[in-house]
Amino acid sequence: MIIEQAEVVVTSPGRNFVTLRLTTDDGLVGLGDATLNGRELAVVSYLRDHVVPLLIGRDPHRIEDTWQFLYRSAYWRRGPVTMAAIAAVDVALWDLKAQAAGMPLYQLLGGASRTGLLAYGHASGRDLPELFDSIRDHLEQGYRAIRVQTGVPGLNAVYGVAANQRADDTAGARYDYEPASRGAFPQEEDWDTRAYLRHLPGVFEAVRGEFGPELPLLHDGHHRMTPIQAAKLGKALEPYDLFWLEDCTPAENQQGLRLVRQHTTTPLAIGEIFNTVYDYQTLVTEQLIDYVRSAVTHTGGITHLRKILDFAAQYQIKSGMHGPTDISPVGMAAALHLGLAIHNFGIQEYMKHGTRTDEVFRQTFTWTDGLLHPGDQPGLGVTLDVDEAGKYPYERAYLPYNRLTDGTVHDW
Ligand code: EZ4
Ligand code: CO
Repeated sequence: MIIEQAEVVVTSPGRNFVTLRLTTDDGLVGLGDATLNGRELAVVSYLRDHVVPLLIGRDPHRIEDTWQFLYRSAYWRRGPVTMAAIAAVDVALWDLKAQAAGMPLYQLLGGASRTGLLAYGHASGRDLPELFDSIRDHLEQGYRAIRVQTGVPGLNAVYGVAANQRADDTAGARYDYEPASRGAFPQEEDWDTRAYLRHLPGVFEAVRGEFGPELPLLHDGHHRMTPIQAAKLGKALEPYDLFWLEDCTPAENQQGLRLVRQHTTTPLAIGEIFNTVYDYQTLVTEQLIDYVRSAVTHTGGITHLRKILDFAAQYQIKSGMHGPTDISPVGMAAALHLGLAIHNFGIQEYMKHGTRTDEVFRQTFTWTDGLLHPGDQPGLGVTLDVDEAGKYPYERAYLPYNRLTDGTVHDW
């Protein structure tokens, strides 16, 4: 078997997605997700201009060798653009291998280690009544774990609070939350860490009061605190027994997590913007986190993320793979196969895609009683309807950015 054709498909059925589509001389089609929210076309160029020409004629079975070849032969390593491009190739090759074997991909990764994957959804509200409604709605949808994000008095737009109608769904349906906005310039949001720190513990106290002690609750700090502020928040949230506090600091300063860890037993999750195992070395070996947030799509694919998760497993650290709407259905399917197979699965983030996205990407995963399963079709179990994809050309979109009340640019 050889790779005969490699195409990069850009489509925007409600938001932008980048997909690598490999076709073999046997007529098999393998898919890989290369979507990098707000910087999509950089990955398109990396693939089209520099990687696609290297793939034609290659043996698609040589996954590890292709991974090492793309990583090492570029000379310039790591970074989100490179690692998203390599991820797309890697996942498309795993898809092809599993189809050639006539097996769902998780079988090639060692087989199922569980019956389904615990998933969490995103509840949010500007105030408590809105937040409670959103939590109830998620419970009715079957979610067994819920991320809680809330407005902060005095701030206009806060990360994670649903502000829009879902662009591509039935009128009136609530938009789960897509932070990127279409247009020529990123939207500006405002931020005040002290106001947030004063407000958040009371919100979790109210949520526990209303929904009881059992429901697993998560929260995303979205990189906005210093280590000492994160330590203070983790400590203040201890009575409310969080499943995790995510991205409490911009964690490229891995040593900063030592300070957080000294002060709190609130479990910590980090890594959605990381792209290699090297971003985790201190965090893992010193057991400074509890969950690895990396997505297959942004971390060099199944081949590299599996290595990160095996490394983490030796320190009792589990997976908590990133699964926002900017991970395409192809990237989600890859996450589900990997999550089903590994021993140290923790939880999977699951925001539903819109109906138009589901028409472009036909999927076979299931969602039953709060548990996801990738399904038993050979390969990833996702097909791309190229005609349907062609109806939705790329539209420029940016993630927002933050300014403090005095105008200083802050981490978003
Ligand atoms: O802001 O994926 O935990 N989830 C997140 C996401 C990220 C977006 C950025 O593209 O932090 O909502
Ligand atoms: Co996050």
